[in-house]
Amino acid sequence: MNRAYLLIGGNQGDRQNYLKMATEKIEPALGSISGRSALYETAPWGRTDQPAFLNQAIALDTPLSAPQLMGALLSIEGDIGRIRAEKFGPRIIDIDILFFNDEIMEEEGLVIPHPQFAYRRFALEPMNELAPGLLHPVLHKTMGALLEACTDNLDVKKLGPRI
Ligand code: PH2
Ligand code: MG
Ligand code: MG
Repeated sequence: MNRAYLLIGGNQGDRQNYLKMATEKIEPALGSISGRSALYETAPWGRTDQPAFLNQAIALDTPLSAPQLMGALLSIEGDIGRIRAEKFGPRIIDIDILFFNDEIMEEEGLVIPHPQFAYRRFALEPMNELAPGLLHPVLHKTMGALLEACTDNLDVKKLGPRI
């Protein structure tokens, strides 16, 4: 069994419902969700002229390999109705693999750990809630240490309860 950490997010339409649809399509089809952070309302990173996102981190125990998981997540995004437009632009749902065991890989369309993770407070805060002691396999620092060192100051607000 593999342990993947995913970050789900979206900033269009009924954001909470799209996150819920995503988790319901992930479990049980792709494995079991063994942990989930609260929902976070987060200022848009990368392109600021768009609505705020809702983000949530989840831990997924899955028999799939990382490339298989990525393929399955892309088809879930498609089922939910995501249409890919511009980079960093508005979207109803985005499901990214942040970590996959302690594997390091760089393939066409799949880089693990997620290359911008440490620069994004919207990803660090929910991961620090879910797994504060988890070690980043490239940077060799815990989620807590990475969050402390993070210079991204965009707003990240914890909402409750979990979905
Ligand atoms: N995703 C992006 C670009 N910017 N900003 C926030 N707050 N949350 C996201 O999930 C996000 C983003 C590209 O995937
Ligand atoms: Mg993304
Ligand atoms: Mg993505």
